[in-house]
Amino acid sequence: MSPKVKSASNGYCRVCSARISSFMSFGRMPIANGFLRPDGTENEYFFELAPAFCEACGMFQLLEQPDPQKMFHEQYAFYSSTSRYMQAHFEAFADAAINTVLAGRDNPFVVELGSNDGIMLRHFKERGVRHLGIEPSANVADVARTQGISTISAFFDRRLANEIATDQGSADAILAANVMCHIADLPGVAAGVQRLLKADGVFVFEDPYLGDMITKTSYDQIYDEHVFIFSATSVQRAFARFGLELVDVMPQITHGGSMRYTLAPRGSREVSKKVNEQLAKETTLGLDLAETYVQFKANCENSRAALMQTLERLRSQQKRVVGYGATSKSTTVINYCGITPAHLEFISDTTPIKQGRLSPGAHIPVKAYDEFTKSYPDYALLFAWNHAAEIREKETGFVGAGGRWIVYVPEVAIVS
Ligand code: JHZ
Ligand code: ZN
Repeated sequence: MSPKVKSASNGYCRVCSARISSFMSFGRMPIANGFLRPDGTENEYFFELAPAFCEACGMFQLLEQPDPQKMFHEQYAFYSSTSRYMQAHFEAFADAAINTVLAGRDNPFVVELGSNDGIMLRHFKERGVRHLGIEPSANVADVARTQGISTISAFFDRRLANEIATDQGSADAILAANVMCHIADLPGVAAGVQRLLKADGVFVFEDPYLGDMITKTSYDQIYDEHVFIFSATSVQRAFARFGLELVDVMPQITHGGSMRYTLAPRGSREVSKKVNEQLAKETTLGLDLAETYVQFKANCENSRAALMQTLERLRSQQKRVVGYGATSKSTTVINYCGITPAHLEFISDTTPIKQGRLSPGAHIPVKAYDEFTKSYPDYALLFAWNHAAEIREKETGFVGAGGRWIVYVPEVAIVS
């Protein structure tokens, strides 16, 4: 990403330059992964988290995004490999690429944008496939490098694409998972992909899906890093001007509902009929209509009211309530709803870098997982709801001890 790109859209669509305005505001928000040292709460950075929908090109986006260097750096708090299910997911993603697009190719080359701790690239490395990860957050990139996964710490743009193509050749496949939606300069990245990809190569990426977010009111997908929430419609249009055609779509259950998009140089591959089917579904869902987002705003407000009513009631009953998973998503929920340390004793998280820190904005202590198991609370607010299957499988002890989950997607409820 070019550091020259303005973090604010200045009221123009980041993709097609049409005029846009926000349909709601979540208020002043901190950096979602900006966990603080207890003695470092002064000068916390805040920005206005306000989404907009571009009626001209269908792109759902943030009006303002903090500078990339404020979010992705040598203290980045999210390590992809913290979930066992996600490890299996990325092994399958790698297998699918190896068995389809790379099959039969001579010495293929795979590039992953935003490769984090190497959760996916390690499978290419293990099979001896030539690969390169591009990961601006140096601490997570170091984890990958120590496992022998070739990784450079940089923001991807056309200049870097050109350098890679010159030094290592063009890519047979460019992959990205939960990365494309983070990059404000989407045109810059698309131009880079166009430069780096072979004429018969594919660009495959997946991100949280707008359709799921709207139908489940999972507004917590909206935070600083997610400058876009994509749909098949917006992806098809955004990449078309860079000669990249949407040739396939594949829904994923990860991160509460995602979509995997396959793009290829125009005319180089057959377009799956699933593309048109998905576009039609999006029209039926009303994803192209401004009124859908007016309704979404009302749904967010209702969700907030119901969650706070539940938390206030439990507080008045002096129940012990903790958060489960100090997710990026929780930063939006906590600060938008007004959850404080009076509602949540602490948030349990297995990531060492988050432990002993305070949550962004509301400053709720984040503690090691042992603190949760040592003395189970009465209720756990499931911030990592996208990992519910994995977590509920392992937390039978908590439920057996009478513990209850508070969930808020798709609706606020108490479940066991
Ligand atoms: P999780 C991140 O979002 C950030 P987050 C990023 N912007 C993005 O797009 C997605 O990932 C891909 C902990 N945990 O995966 C680990 C437990 O404590 O929902 C993590 O801190 N116990 C790149 O942060 C957090 O919860 C467990 O059993 O919303 C989960 O974060 C498990 C499974 C996780 O992503
Ligand atoms: Zn637009």
